[in-house]
Amino acid sequence: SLIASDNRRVIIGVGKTGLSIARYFTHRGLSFAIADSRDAPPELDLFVAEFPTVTPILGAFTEDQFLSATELVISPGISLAEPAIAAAKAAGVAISGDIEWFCREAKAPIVAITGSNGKSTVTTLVAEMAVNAGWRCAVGGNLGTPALELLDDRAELYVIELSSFQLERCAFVGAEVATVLNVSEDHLDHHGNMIAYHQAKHRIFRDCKKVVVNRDDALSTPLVPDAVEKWSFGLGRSDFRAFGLIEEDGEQFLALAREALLPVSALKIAGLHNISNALAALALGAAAGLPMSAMLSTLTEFKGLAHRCQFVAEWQGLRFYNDSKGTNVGAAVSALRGLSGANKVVLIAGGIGKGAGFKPLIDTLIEVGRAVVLIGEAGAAISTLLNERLPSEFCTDMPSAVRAAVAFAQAGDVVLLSPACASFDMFNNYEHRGDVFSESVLALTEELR
Ligand code: UMA
Ligand code: ADP
Repeated sequence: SLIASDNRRVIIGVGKTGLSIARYFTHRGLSFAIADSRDAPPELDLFVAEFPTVTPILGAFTEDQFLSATELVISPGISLAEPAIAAAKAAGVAISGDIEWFCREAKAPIVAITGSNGKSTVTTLVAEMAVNAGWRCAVGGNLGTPALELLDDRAELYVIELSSFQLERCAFVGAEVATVLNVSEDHLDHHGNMIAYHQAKHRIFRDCKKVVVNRDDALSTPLVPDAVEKWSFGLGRSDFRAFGLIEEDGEQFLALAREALLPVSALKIAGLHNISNALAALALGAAAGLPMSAMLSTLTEFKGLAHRCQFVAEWQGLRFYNDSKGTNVGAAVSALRGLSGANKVVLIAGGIGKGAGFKPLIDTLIEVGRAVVLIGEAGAAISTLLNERLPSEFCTDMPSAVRAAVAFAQAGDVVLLSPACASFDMFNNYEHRGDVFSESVLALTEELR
């Protein structure tokens, strides 16, 4: 075995997360070994510079490699089904991840947020609400800064976005408020089936004090004792501890119980899914004890995050939107519905399908789509399922996809990149894909001017 006797706690992964765990263990005076299945993991240089006495174990894992370890602290990008890890687990080696260590260490209350879609938007909203209320708030997790790097004795609130990968290897959370915003198909290539994915997400409720439930999605409802305080959100009527919508004088309002709080028209983020996100943020903030005035003013200021239904340009009656973060079918469907309104949409979609079923996307496209331009690995599968019920074209790069989309579009249409897929077959990440889309739009409209 490669594990020395005094180094039986092994960090797996030399990425952002692995580095944050190594720093935390060092700070706590805990020894560790570190391994990565790649020969040249992304943070290797940084790691070697910071930890010159620890030699990372690099290259493909072997089946018996971790059997003599006492604990594996595993980065989210590594599957627990990896044979070397499954073998260690079966032999009784403890499994954890950065989130469990973070949750055990954090002194301030944690707002923990997961779900298939809307996580980053809601996480950012709750954190901005806290900041506007004057709280010292740390925000991160799957969104940006690894959780362990947020630890700060002066923090008054942690707002943490969690992925199903992070939760799957986390036995304790202990959040002040926890939510599963919604559950639709994603990451099935990793989790194998919807039940495993759902179970991973619902680990977020372990040992929590309060929960926030989405009344419009039964899969968000946790199995927790009656004593756990329950708040909710949904697009129906509001009630006690239940944020919703009410109509007054012909205008729709975000509401709590019988009180109209804010007209929907005051939100700067568009689409029904974003009304739902705003209500979710209110429910999480209220459960955490944030003052209503700060929460409402945040909602009137928030312009949305880049790559999420982001407006790019208007040209000859066409409006272009970058929704590159629409990386699963549920996200692309809500973007299509949210942006179509009275208009038709030319959609650019495709990439790595992650084992998803594309039928809901096709059904929505047939309702609101003008045409679809397909890219990447999943392009052919989507095209087969579409079966010529809508005009479509396959393109091998983004500039030609944008060109094809413009050729399909008619005045008043929306041209939308919401790929319903991961980006790694053609791009470095979703940000890169979104940037190339926006650049292609601006270049083409410039050229045709
Ligand atoms: N990898 C190996 N061998 C190893 C370790 C990793 O091949 O031994 C590969 C994995 O296949 C993976 C990549 O390296 O594709 C990155 O894995 P990692 O666990 O080292 O990733 P980090 O750099 O630590 O980033 C992770 C999250 N990444 C993943 O879950 C894949 C980041 O979420 C997160 O921001 C970061 O921790 C800080 O918490 C990114 C993400 O795409 C944004 N998340 C998915 C999503 O949002 O859909 C879940
Ligand atoms: P996540 O962090 O879960 O990926 P984001 O807030 O980054 O979520 O949004 C990603 C995409 O998911 C958006 O661009 C939009 O297409 C879609 N989306 C956002 N909120 C919702 C929601 N509440 N329900 C369904 N889809 C959503």
